[in-house]
Amino acid sequence: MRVQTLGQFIIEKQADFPYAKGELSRLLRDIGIAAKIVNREVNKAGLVEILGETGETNIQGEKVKKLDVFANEQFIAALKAGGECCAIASEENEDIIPIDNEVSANARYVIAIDPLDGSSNIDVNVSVGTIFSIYRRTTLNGPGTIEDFLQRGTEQVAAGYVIYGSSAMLVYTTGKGVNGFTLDPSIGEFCLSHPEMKMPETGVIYSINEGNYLHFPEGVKKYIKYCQEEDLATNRPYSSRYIGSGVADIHRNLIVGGVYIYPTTTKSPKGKLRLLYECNPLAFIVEQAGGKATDGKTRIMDKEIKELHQRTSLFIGCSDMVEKAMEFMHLYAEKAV
Ligand code: AHM
Ligand code: MG
Repeated sequence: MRVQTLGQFIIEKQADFPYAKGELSRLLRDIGIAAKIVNREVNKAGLVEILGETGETNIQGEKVKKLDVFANEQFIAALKAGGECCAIASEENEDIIPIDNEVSANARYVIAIDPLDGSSNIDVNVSVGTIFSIYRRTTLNGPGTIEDFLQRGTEQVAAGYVIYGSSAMLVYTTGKGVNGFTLDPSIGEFCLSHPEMKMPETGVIYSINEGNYLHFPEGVKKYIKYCQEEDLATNRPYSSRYIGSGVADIHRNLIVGGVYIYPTTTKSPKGKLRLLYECNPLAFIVEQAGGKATDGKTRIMDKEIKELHQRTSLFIGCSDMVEKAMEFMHLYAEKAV
């Protein structure tokens, strides 16, 4: 079989967009380059003084790990140098980073990134990831503004993630299906390994931080009990698998089938995950693979976004499983009234 690199694949797919001038392709290429650099550092993280916390907290009030900072810097540097986006929004930065240089100021795209998702797993050799989401700017020219980012998830032009796991993989969509590329370290290239990824309609895995059980909405508690019940016809009880790196949990569920839930809790009444950096891009990929993503009521990609770091609850995975969880949410919301 012919090996197809990410670069070759992107160029071939450009033909699907008749008015494309290659900017989106170059943007994806820049992401691939930064991902390889971050992967290199993640791989040698145990060997150098890069593990551990910087001592600072990010704007979410969480401790910043050194690799988070490194990944953030790498992606920002690669995207700035590439010249194909006019602003970057990063989960690690409070405000957007407008790009004000001659090459980029009139670029047509903006990009939102979570440079290192699952940061609590960095020090313990467990998979982490990068999530990205690309929008066409809504402002006309000059450096991008916050307005360019406040678009619904349905407006995404492309989205993807990189998983730094037992191998590194880049998975992305431009709205025409999902394709996955595995990094071949011997040639330093992402190679097409998972063409046209499709999620099973249903699965037997549920992923949720059950430590927060007491604080979950009633519908989620009842759905968890449903997952644990014995029923031959639906292969229950399901298996519980929770890595704590959203990218890794959702990647596994995408391949073998499952549902990932991060609901609202009494501690985080709006949910924990961010709509712009995490939920919209993951929703775009999962929907393109045949799955579903909602906040328990509304489709994630239809949600209005009012601020960069907006949080939401997330139910994402196989369509049958997400629908079942929503049935419980609906039923117990009604009962509560
Ligand atoms: P992060 O981007 O700060 O690493 O947080 C996002 C992560 C998800 O990837 C993961 O599924 C979840 O938060 C884990 O949260 P918790 O430790 O509350 O279960
Ligand atoms: Mg994250």
